[in-house]
Order: sequence, then C-alpha cells, then structure tokens
Amino acid sequence: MNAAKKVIIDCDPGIDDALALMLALASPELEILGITVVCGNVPARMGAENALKILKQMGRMDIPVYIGEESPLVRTYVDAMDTHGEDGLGESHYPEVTKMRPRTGAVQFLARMLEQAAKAPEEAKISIIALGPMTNLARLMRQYPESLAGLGELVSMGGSYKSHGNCSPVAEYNYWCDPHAAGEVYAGFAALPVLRGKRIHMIGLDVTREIVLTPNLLEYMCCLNPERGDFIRRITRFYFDFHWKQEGIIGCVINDPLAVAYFIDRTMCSGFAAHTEVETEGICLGQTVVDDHDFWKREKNSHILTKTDALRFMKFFFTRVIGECEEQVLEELMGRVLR
Ligand SMILES: [Ca+2]
Repeated sequence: MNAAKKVIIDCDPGIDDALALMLALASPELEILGITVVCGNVPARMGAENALKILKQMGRMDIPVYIGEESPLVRTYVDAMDTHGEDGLGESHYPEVTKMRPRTGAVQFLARMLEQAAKAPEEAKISIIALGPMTNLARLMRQYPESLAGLGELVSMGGSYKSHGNCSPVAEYNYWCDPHAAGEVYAGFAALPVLRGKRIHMIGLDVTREIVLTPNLLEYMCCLNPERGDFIRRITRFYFDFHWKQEGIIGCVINDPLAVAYFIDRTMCSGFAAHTEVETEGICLGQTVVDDHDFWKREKNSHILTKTDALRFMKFFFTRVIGECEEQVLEELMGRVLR
C-alpha cells in the first residue's frame, strides 16, 4: 500500500463539515496532521469546539485543532447558523470536550507544516482540503507565500460553475462569505511561481448538490451502526428541517464530504481545467467566473469538477463511516428524494 497522504483539513464545522471529518478520520489513505478552523458556518472558536466533538466521537483525540481567522479579509462576517443551528451541529448540544482544547494560530500552524515539507518530494508534500471560506488560506498566502512550496494539492469545496448558488442566484456560501480571500487564493494559483502548474480542485455546488442524505438513508445508517447512526441523526435533524423549508427537499444536501472522497479517489468526480476568478463586488459578489472557453488566455488555475456519481459516493461513505452495506439497498433508498 502507498504511504498515507499527508493532509490538513481547513474547515468551519458545520454539519456537513462534521460528516466530512468523520469520513476523513475513517479513511486509512489519509494522515491528518491537523484541523484548522476558519470563521464560516459558525465563528471559528465554536467551529474548533465542534471539531473536537467530532474527534471525540471518532476516538481520534490525537489530532490537533487550531483556531484560525475570526473575520473575513474585507467583508463583515455573516455566519450560517440559520442553516447549522445555534451550536453549529444542528442544535444537538453535545457537551464541550474538556480533555483536549483547541490551540490558536491556525495560519502559523499551516505555515510551519508546509515549510517543513517544502523540500520533500511531491508525494510527501502536504495537501489541504478546504471546506470553509478561504480566509486562513489567503492569510497564509499573504504572510508566508514561500511556505506554499510545501503544498501538495488544494481541494476546495466552494463556488458553483453552472448550478445556482445557495446565498444568491450565483454565489455559494464559502466564497460569498469571504470573496476577497477566495479571489486572492485563485489569483495566487495563477500567478505565484511557487504554485506553477498547480490547480485548485473546485468541488462546487454543481457536484455537491447531487449528494443528498435522505431520511431513508439515515434510517439505514441507524440500522447498520446504531452509535454512528444516532450521532448523525442528532446533528442532521435541524438540517433536514432547513432543507424542507428552503429547498423543498426531504433530506439534506451534504456538500463537504464529497471533497474528501474526491481527494482520496479522483474518479469520484470529473471535470476540466480552466482559469477561474471570484467576483468581489456588486450583485454577483462571490460568484466563480470560470473561463471555460479560454477567452482570457490566462493561466489555468483551477480544475472544475462538474460530474459525480452519487451512488458511488454514498457507498464510499457508508463503507467507511457506517460499515458494510448493500449497494442495491442504497440505490433503492436514494431513489426517493422528494423535490
Ligand atoms: Ca464547510
């Protein structure tokens, strides 16, 4: 077996972040060096507390959690607690983890780790799976640009190529929350010599909208693995209610875990390379503008994922987080998304 890939997960937990972390923690292909938290769905400090709750649930208290940026670069911070609940975990109100505490200095942690990997061969570099706004990453790029020599790959859940947004007709939350940060990171991938040839893998709403956790799937989880199933039920209940009111779906779209699955298995999604920029002003604030026809003849700084196979993803998630399952049953239960 190949050595596990070194990775840092930058996130804002967040219900779907919690599911993504569970998937990552249950995947032997990953060596998770740390979890860095940014303000997004919830304030960074609350997100860090939530990350600890997930680590406790998964029995992985060996992984450090770092609190990062507490406000976007320019915009006033707008959380998503209407979607994720007042505790960020669907008002499940699991008790605070006291055995281990979050540390401060997420950006410095990222810089330190990447600097150490700067001279390592490509396969030993450190990748980042970004599941929240890109504020920590933009600060890293501003303050420690040379540390990016240690970056393997960047997979980002965010943006939207052709699908509608979830904060405006055109904008997805992570990039809308801090469009300047996302814009700087995409620009950096187009311009910085240290990132030459690298592309941001953009897992946008085009593909994540395909991933819907339905009540039937949740029941199946609870049957196969009562402990994990119950945890997921408690944190997603609020999310189900929100989706029904907002999108008319019985179930919930779970965006972030697909980014983890794609990082591990590149055949999970497919797409194309293009130059992408992020709008930072006006009614299109936070929109990802993907130059799919190469009008601008600029450096292709992104790999835009447009297709995925929801059944394959669901089997991947179940097998790792819940346990053995029957594909036929999954297929049947997935076929009943009411919209
Ligand atoms: Ca997230």
